[in-house]
Amino acid sequence: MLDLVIQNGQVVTADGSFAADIGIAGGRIVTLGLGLDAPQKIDAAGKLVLPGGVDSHCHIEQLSAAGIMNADTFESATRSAALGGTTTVISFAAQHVGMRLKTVVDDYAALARKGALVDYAFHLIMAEPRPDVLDEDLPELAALGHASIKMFLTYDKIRLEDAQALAVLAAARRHGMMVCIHAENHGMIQWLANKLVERGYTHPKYHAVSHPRLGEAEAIDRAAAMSLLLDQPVMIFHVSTVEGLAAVRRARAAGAKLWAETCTHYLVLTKADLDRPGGEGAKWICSPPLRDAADQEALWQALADGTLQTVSSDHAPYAADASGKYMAGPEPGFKQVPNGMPGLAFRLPILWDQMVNHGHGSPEAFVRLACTEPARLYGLDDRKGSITIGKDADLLIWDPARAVTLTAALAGDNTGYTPFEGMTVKGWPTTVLRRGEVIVAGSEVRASPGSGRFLARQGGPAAQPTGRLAPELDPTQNFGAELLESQAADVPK
Ligand code: DUC
Ligand code: ZN
Ligand code: ZN
Repeated sequence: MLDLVIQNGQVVTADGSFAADIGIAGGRIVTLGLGLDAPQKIDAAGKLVLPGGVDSHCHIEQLSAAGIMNADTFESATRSAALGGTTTVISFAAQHVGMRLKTVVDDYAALARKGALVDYAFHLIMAEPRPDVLDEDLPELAALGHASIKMFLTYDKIRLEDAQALAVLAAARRHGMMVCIHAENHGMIQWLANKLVERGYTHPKYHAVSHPRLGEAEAIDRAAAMSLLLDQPVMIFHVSTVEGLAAVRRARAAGAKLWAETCTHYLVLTKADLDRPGGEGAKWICSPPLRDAADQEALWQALADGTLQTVSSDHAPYAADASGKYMAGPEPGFKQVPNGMPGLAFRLPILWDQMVNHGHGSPEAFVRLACTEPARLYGLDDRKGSITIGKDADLLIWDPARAVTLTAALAGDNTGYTPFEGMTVKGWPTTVLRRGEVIVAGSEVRASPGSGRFLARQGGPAAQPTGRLAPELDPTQNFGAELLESQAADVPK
């Protein structure tokens, strides 16, 4: 017996599109066919039906390494996500030096339980991979359904030295977890930023100069070499440059099991936004920085040819006031501005508009990049990311003809601005369902805070080692197995 049927829509999946009704019971998709009936009906005639968006990289209610709190709570961020059609988020549980990771995760979980309107999981940020964290917290957290780690190769206070990064990769390998990497060369950024500030070049536009393109490529090369040494899959977050893409391709050619994403803002904005009068450009400061039109073209090409697997928002919300972007005053130096921009609400509409209306890809490719691949790579594809029988009924009634001009008010987050202000896109979710329940109808959000659920995961096939180890660690040749299993000695002093 069905609870609900979505009738007369054109269903879009990563593999193809077809006319079908969708039968839903117990919050799941239980049948696809024509002429289905149920007590509750939603008519999707003339519309598309897409899977709910999966945003696999967003910062929510997070304390930054510099001690600055995000403007959004789980409630405001996930309300914003839902309004734009995203029904699953993977945000962060961020360890800082001195903290136990288990406690950190408990704290973020309590916040999400209270506030989240959509379903969620966490990447575990490792700022200090101590023996207690790697050998006690991590196995416990893996058993509780946490399946991915994030580490930073730059940013004071949370960046890891290479030996620490290797310790994290080896620990992730033991637990079948994915390791996501912020890959930029710290020394290059530090040297350039210091030189710029010393000479008075502090306007927001110099932020882009301080994060050199070569620094992204170098760090991806290094991450790939570490991944190859230990045969541990990695995901390179927010690739932004032609040079970074070349490094991703080099890594794969060398045999690395390496995945890569880019973010909405790198596809549609450029560093020209940093060069606005006075302090306005501070609103567009994020890391890696916005780049050039040629990078945008290269990123689109990389999404089309499979170099990049997913598009996330990297939603990192700091308010456009004295509590956030302007905490150092109305014309802050680029080093005084918290890094990051809001983007949860508009990821799907912008990506759709660019792909389907501006020639960058098909509706099916859109679903792959925004829903299906992020679910698969992070071990959520048993429930999320596609319209198939057995999956959660996370569904969007999508009006491909609806044109919308993007505004901060429409985004509904707590930052008070959107970097995409004034952009008009065509294609919008008019109804959003989460596990068979209408959570957004038009502009009305119906889900209650705390109704989102934690998604326990296991590292899926994308996070499993290939079995091809570096010769020094090959257990068939020498004592490699022993080195990989050794836990205490993994942790650099
Ligand atoms: N860069 C990050 O690495 N994280 C949050 C936002 C940003 O700009
Ligand atoms: Zn990052
Ligand atoms: Zn991020």
